[in-house]
Amino acid sequence: MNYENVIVAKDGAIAVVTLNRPQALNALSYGLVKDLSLAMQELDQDAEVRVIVVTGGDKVFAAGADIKEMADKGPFDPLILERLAYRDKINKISKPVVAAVIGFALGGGCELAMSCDIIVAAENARFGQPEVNLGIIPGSGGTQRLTHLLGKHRAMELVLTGDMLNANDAERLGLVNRVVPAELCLEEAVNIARKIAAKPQLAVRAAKEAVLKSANTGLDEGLEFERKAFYLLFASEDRSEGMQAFLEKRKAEFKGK
Ligand code: DAK
Repeated sequence: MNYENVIVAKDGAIAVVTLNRPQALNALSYGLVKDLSLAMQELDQDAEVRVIVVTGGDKVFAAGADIKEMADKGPFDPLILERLAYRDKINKISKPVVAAVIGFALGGGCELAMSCDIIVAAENARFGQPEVNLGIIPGSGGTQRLTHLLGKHRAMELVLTGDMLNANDAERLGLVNRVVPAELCLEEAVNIARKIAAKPQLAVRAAKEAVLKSANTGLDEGLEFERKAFYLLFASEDRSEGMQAFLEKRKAEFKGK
């Protein structure tokens, strides 16, 4: 797995993808979005990998789309349209994705973190949607995801002022799962990933899908989806093994079947 703009490191069931344009604060150029998308799609298909961790390294998560690259583009420039297609694929990754956010997560960077399933933030993390300062608005889900996560008024303030949230406020408002010292951020994300990787994977996949469903459907439809997924899992070998192991007071051995 060789990509110019991301580094992929696999360790058993965990893959860590590191954005790698530190000189531009990991600004999300077309090339970076494309590499990230292709790497994550490849990992999603990799039977060995169960959980993906996304990080920007030890200084910055991502300072948003690459403004230098975007400045002279029109709305129908292939670079903008193709970027959108690659970006959409990141939202469709079926395996759990944990973000380890150190430093700035702004604009597209904040949106990338929000499209992950769990966010571990370093004490120095800063989240924001400063697009309004450039005469645009968030374009990869920021107005929608922030509103779902924080409620209308808080989302509105962030999107209209472009102000940043610090890590503690982000945790208090429910934007991130937890805040840890920067030097422990990736380790904590990997620990969470390992915990998930040890669970029966059919249940993990169904659980992710069901939780995501809640953002896109009404309650009745969401409950129906949950019920069907629940029944389906009753037919799995891992379900029998999980329950039998509990009854026999032993550790379950899951096979992903
Ligand atoms: N793009 C390009 N270069 C960037 C950059 C960015 N977003 N952010 C930083 N850099 C570059 C700087 O230009 C500088 O490069 P040199 O001048 O040294 O060559 C280098 O990174 C270091 O940055 P600073 O010198 O500015 O560092 P500071 O620590 O002083 O400030 C900062 C850090 C993060 C506060 C500041 O750099 C900053 O405000 N950056 C811009 C943040 C921003 O506005 N982000 C939102 C971008 S708009 C789309 C969907 C969504 C989007 C696009 C398309 N489609 C549907 C197609 C998303 C849009 C956005 O994210």
